[in-house]
Amino acid sequence: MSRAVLSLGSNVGDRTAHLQTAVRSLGRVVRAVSSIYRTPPWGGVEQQDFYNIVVIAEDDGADPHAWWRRCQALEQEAGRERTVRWGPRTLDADVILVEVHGHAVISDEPDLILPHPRAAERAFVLMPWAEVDPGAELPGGGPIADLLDGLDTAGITRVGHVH
Ligand code: PH2
Ligand code: MG
Ligand code: MG
Repeated sequence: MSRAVLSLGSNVGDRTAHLQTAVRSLGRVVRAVSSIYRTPPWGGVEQQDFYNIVVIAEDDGADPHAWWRRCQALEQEAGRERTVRWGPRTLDADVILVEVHGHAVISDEPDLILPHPRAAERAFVLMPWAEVDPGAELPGGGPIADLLDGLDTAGITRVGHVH
């Protein structure tokens, strides 16, 4: 049994539709979906604001890579092209945290570093995550509510929901 925290973002085309399609594709593993947040681009590339959500999902497996493969499939479905690092994209689906049988997976494999190494610096991840799991902790980083207190969230607004 494993539980994953996934961060989804889009800033090209119909951002809401891309998030919507991804959540539908995830299907029955979905346990919670945050509101959609409009977030200023993080990472120094000038580009359109992102729409971001966090999804909590569960399955019966115990392989963290299964979550990575699901995320890759979602990006492919959205016609994702890999060009600029931290640049514009129809869909980015990142695995933030995986718990197997209640224990956080710590991994430094290049394809799947867990927990996500930059989650603690990203209000666009922590804010939607805190909405669906306010008591969550980032292993090595502490309570996400405390991490969020140290970040600039002024430019972030809730714009709607995935239906
Ligand atoms: N994703 C990035 C780079 N920058 N900024 C925001 N606000 N939201 C994102 O999802 C995002 C980003 C690359 O994955
Ligand atoms: Mg990303
Ligand atoms: Mg990514």
